[in-house]
Amino acid sequence: MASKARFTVGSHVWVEDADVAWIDGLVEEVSGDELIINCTSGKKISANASSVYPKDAEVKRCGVEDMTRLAYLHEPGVLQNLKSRYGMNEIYTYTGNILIAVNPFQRLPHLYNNHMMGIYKGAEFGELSPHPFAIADRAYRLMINCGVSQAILVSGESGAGKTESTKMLMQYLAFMGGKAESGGRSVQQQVLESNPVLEAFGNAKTVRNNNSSRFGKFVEIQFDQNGKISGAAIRTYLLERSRVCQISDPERNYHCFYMLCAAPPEERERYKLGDPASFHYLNQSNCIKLDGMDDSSEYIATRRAMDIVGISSDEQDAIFRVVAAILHLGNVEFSEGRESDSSAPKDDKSQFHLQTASELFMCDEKALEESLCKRVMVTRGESIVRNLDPRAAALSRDALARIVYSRLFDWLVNKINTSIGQDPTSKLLIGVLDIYGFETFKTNSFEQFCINLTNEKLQQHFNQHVFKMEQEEYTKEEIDWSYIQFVDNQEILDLIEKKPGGVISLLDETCMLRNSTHETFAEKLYQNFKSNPHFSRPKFSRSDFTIHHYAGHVTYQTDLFLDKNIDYAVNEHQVLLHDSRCSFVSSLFPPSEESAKSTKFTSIGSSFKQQLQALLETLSSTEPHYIRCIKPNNVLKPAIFENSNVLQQLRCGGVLEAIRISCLGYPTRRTFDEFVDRFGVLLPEVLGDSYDEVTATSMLLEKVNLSGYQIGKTKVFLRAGQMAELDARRTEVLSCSASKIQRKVRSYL
Ligand code: AOV
Ligand code: MG
Repeated sequence: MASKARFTVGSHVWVEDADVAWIDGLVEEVSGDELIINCTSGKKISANASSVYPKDAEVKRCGVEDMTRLAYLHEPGVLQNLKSRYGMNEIYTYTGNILIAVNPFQRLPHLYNNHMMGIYKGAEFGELSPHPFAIADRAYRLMINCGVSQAILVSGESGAGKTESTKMLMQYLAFMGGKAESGGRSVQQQVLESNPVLEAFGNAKTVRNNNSSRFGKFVEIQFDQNGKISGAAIRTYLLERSRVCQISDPERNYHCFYMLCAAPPEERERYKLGDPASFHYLNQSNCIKLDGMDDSSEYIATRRAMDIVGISSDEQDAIFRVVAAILHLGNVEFSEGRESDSSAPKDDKSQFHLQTASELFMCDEKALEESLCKRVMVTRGESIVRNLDPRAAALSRDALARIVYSRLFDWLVNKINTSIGQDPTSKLLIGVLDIYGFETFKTNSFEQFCINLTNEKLQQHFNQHVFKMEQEEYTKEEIDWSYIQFVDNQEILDLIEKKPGGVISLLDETCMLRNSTHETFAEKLYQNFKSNPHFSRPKFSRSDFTIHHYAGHVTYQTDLFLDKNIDYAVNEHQVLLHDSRCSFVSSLFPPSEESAKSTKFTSIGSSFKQQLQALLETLSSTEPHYIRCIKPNNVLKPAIFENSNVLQQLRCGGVLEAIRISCLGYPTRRTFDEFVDRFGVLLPEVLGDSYDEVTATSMLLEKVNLSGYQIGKTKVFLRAGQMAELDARRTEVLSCSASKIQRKVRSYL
C-alpha cells in the first residue's frame, strides 16, 4: 500500500519508524517529494512522501469501534486505533464484519456474565460495543431468520485467545439455544463440558501459552426448527503426538498426566503413580507445576466433565489406566541384551515399569517386551525375527506410547460425538472453528507445514468472502465496481497440494520408495519447483526449502518430514494391544484390513489435506463470520501493546489483506452529512440551506477536482488517497484563514 497522498506544511502524518513501526508528527517543510517532519517523539526527520501516510487530525482519543469508520484506512491508523482502545481495556474492535480481539491477559469477568448475554440477546448488530456475543448473536439470528447455516472462524497465533473466544461463543449459543430441561444432562451442557475433557487430553503448557491447544477443532452445533440445540459434532485435526514422549524445558506434557499424578491416594496407588518428576516423559522439562493450576482439583473437574459428556466410570478407569501405562512405559530403559545388537530392560527398575505397564495395558509382559525389543520382517512370504539394539528399542517404545495416546484421544472425540448425538433431521448448524494460526519458528517441520497449509486455505476462503462482501456493499449502494480485481493465493495452494506434482504428492511418492531420504525428497522439490515464484531453495542448504506464504516466507527443515508423514501402527504393537484382556484397550486397536503389508502406509499429509477439503466444503455452505485474535505481547502480561508484533499478526490474520482489498475499491465511505460537515469550509456556499446534501457533496468534490469517486445512495465512496487530498486542502484553507486572522489581530494592535 504505497501512499498516494499529497502533503502540505501542517499536514498531520504517520512516518515509518524502526522501533515502534509508526510515529506521528507534523509536516514542517515540503520540497518535492521530500518532507521534513517534526515528530511527536521530539525527533525531526526527513522522509520521502511515498513512505508517509496521512493522519486523521480529528481522530478521537477513545478510537472508533469499527475501523471502517476511520478517515484513513491504513496500517498506522488501524494500529493506533487498536492501541488506544486496548489502553482503555476495550479489547474488541470491528473491521467491518470482522471482530478483532486483543488478548487482555487479565480476567474481565464483567464482560462475559449472564447479564451481558442478556444484553446482547437480540440487540441490533453494531448497536452495542464489539463483542464475541454480538458475533454469535448475529450468526444465530441469521440462521433462524434466513435458514442458512453459519460458521464462526476464530484464528490467531498461539496464545492469542482463540480457545477462550471459542468458549464464549459456545456459551452464548448454549444460552440462546438451550432447552429448559429439568435434571439430567442436557445437550447444551454436554457440548460445553466437552471443552474441559478435550483440554485435559489435548492441551499443554508451551512457551507461548500455558494452556495451549495442541490440536485443531471444529465444533458443529445443530439446531432444530425451533432454534434449540439438538445435537453436535466435534471434528479435531492433527493432535501433536511427539509431545507424549518429548518435551523441552520449560514446557509440559499433556495436562492429564499431571492430573493423574495428583489424583486421590487410592487411585495413585492403583496405578502405581507417585511424583510426576519420577517419570521420564515428564521430567525432561523442569516445569512440573503450573502457576494458577491445581492439578488435583483439575483431575476431579475432568472426571466430572467426563461424567457429563457420557463417559462411564468403567471407561474413565480404563482411560486413566492407559494414561498411567504410558508413563510407566516411558520409564523402561534398554541395555545390550545377551545376543549382540539385541536389547533387554536395563535393570530392575526398568523391569518393574515394564511389568506395571503390561498390567495396566492388561497384556502379556513377555509379549510387551518382545514387541519393543524385536521386529518381525516379512520378505517374500517368509518372516524373520530381528533383534533391535537398545536405541531402536527405545524408539519403538516411544512409537508405542505415541500411537496409544493418539488412539485414546480419537476415542474420546468419538465417544463425545456419539454420546451427545447427531440430529439427522437438523438442517441448521453453527460451526465454530478454533484452529492454529500461521506459524513460523526458528526450525519449522512437518507440523508447521500442515498448519500453514491450513492457513493458506482459510485465507483464500477469507479473501473471497471479504471481496464478496465489498461487492455487495457497492451493489447495495448502486455503484460501479466492475474494474476492481484482486489476486488470491491459488498458486501457493497449487504448489502445496496439487495432485500430482505438489509438495504433498512428492512427499508421498518419496515415502513409498525404498531407500529414499529427506535429501532425495528435497532434491525432488528443487527439481520440480526450480522456477516457481512461490518456492525457493535457501542458500547453502542441502535439504531445506522455503515457501513464500501469503503471510511471509517460511523455511522448512525436511529432516523429519518422511517419518512424520507416515502413519501406521507397528504390526507388533497392533497385535499386542489388540490381544489385550481389557476390551477398552483392545478396541483402540481394531484389526486392520491390510495387516502386515509394510509398503502400504497412510499418509498424514494427504489425509490432513482431505480433512481440510471437507472442512472447506462445510464452510462454503455456511455464511462465515470471523474473529481475529491478537496477542499484544510475548510476555503474556496485561497492558503491554507491542506495535510491530501486532502488525505482523494483522498481516498473518489477513486483516491488512482485507484492508488492501477494500483499498482497491473505495476504502473511505462517508454519509453525505458527515462529508459536508468536514469539508464545507472548502466551499462555504454549500453550508447554507440552498443545496441538499447530495448536491453539496458533488459540488465540493468538483471544486477540488477529484475524479473516480462514486456517489452512492446514502454515502459518498472515495478512492484511496482522496481523503488525504481533501484534508490537505482543508488544512491550507484553515491555516490561510488563521494567518489572515492573525494579521488582522496584529493590525489592530
Ligand atoms: P489460543 O487458543 O489462541 O492459543 P487461549 O485462548 O488459550 O489461546 O488464550 C491464552 C490465555 O490468554 C488464556 O489462558 C487466558 O489466560 C488469556 N486470555 C485469552 N483471552 C482472554 C480473555 N478474553 N479474557 C481473559 N483472558 C484471556 V493455542 O491453543 O496455544 O494457539 O495452540
Ligand atoms: Mg487454544
